[in-house]
Parts: sequence; structure tokens; C-alpha cells
Amino acid sequence: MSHEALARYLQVSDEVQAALREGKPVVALESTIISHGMPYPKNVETALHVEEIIRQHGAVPATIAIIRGKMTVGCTAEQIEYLGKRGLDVSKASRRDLPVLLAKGEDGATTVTTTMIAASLAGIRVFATGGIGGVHRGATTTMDISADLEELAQTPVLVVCAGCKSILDIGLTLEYLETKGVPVLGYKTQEMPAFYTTHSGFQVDYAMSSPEEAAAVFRAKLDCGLRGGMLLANPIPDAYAMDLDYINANIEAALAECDRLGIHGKAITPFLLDKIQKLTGGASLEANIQLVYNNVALGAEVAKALVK
Ligand code: PSU
Ligand code: MN
Repeated sequence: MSHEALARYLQVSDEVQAALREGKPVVALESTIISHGMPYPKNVETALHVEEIIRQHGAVPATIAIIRGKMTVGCTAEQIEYLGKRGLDVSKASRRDLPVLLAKGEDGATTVTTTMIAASLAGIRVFATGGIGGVHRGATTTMDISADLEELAQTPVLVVCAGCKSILDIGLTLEYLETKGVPVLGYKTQEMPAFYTTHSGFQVDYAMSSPEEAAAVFRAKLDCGLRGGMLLANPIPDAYAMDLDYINANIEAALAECDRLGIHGKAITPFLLDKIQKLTGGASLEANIQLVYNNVALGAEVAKALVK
């Protein structure tokens, strides 16, 4: 992209620009988790606390969203409040939506996909969130596969997440990532975490024993010009993990409701998250918040190791 075009569509905050110029660690954060992933006002509280945790770890947070037609890297607290309050009224913006929102000068909440795109354009290499999109259950007939997987295949950003939920087909998601050449690393684990639980029954490709080790793998990938990103799957801390049978029963119930109502496309993931939160009386939301805190702390450590 030319400099001119970049300036037209990309706005990086002064703080983030300075950090990048000085080679300081920066951690990107998404906004769909704020508008579509959690209810107000917990979403805003969480988003602001996440930034604080990153700062405590000595890195600079960069919450990303589309604000009035600009990919905004380093949202202000006011912008976070605005996105959180508007919730589902903000467009959930994946790759296919991005040019439309930019051209129309509209707002959008960035998914893992569009957060990676904006982060990469700004020069940020590490991004931390809760969960990524993946291959949905039943995808063999619905073909519902999140654009997040394609983005991981082509955009050079390391994504720290807590694995993927079993609202998805975890096995097929891992197969897809293998085909696309995306390394799936487990942080101090051999098992792919399943978001609310540390167990999924599926293996990651490699276990990493430290943030430095994960950063070195990503460094090697960047240095060799291997296209795409990487996944660092960080299990939810034991103290906050949910009971496997309990959460799976609620996920099944949410999926059945989704089916019954005929919900499809981009509305599926937000619907399921909300339904599971309601069915578990808020317990899944608390787990979700805690795993995000855990992920951003690790993201900050990886970002620090990467700039060394
Ligand atoms: N998983 C979560 N919380 C979220 C999402 C996924 O636990 O908020 C969001 C992320 O922004 C992710 C998106 O990129 O949902 C995936 O949506 P889809 O499956 O429509 O691609
Ligand atoms: Mn989808």
C-alpha cells in the first residue's frame, strides 16, 4: 500500500507509533470481543483492564477497530466505551467487510482477521485475544469456516489465544491450520486447550516452555519469509477452568438453539457466546474474562522477547 493510501485508511495513535519507532513491545487487541463477545458494561471494563495488564508487563496495548472509515490502531478509552455500548449495532468486520466500511466511512468491530490485517499494516507482530474462529461443526455441508484461518495463513502476526471453543470442530480446525502451514504451539502444554477448559483431546504441534521460545519460532518464520502467522494456545488457568461435561452440555444446548432458529453466517459466533453466557448464569463470561487476562499477559511477554 502506498503511503498516501495508508494515511487515508489507517490511523495509528501517537503512543503506538512512538513505541514502534523506538522498538518497544506492542500488543494488538481486537474489538469484536468487546462489541460482540461480551455484554456491556463488562466488555468495556475488561477491555480497559486488558490494556492495564499489558502496561504492567512493560508493553504498549493497541486496541484496534474501524472508526469512521479508518483502521484505528490504538483506540482511546472513549472509543472503547463507544464500541462496547453500541454492541451488536456495530458491524462485525471481517476481511470481506473491510473495504466497504473504509469506503463508506463507517465503524466496524475488528475480528481476529481484520485485527491481524491492521496490526500488520501498522507493523505490530503480536496480538492477544480470547478465542479464534475456526471450522464450525457441520462445516462439511455448511462450509462455515472462519476467515480467521485464512488470515493466519497469509498475515505475519502471532496470535495468542486460549485455543478454540468446542462450538467449533477442533479437530478439523487443526487439520485446516496444518494444510495452511500455520504452526499451532501450546504454551506449556501438548494439548490444544478448548477455551473454557484446558482439555480438548487434541494435540498441538509443539509445546513451548517460555515466551522467548515462542518468539524465537516466530522470528525464524519471519526471517525466512514464510508467509502467514502463528498460533500460541495458552490454556485457561486451572482456577478458572470450567467443568468439561457442564460446559459441553451447555454448548450442545446453544448449538441446538442456533439450529432451531436457523441462525447462520457471521451471526453464529456472537449468538452462541451470548447463549452460553446466559445458560451458565454468567460463569462462562467470568471464565472468558480470566482467560483473556491470562492471554494478554503472555502476549506482552512474547512481544518483549520478540523486540529483544
Ligand atoms: N471467539 C470468542 N469470542 C469472540 C470471537 C470468537 O470466544 O469474540 C470473535 C472473534 O473476533 C473472531 C470471530 O475473530 O468471533 C470469529 O467469527 P466468525 O466465526 O464469524 O469468523
Ligand atoms: Mn462463519
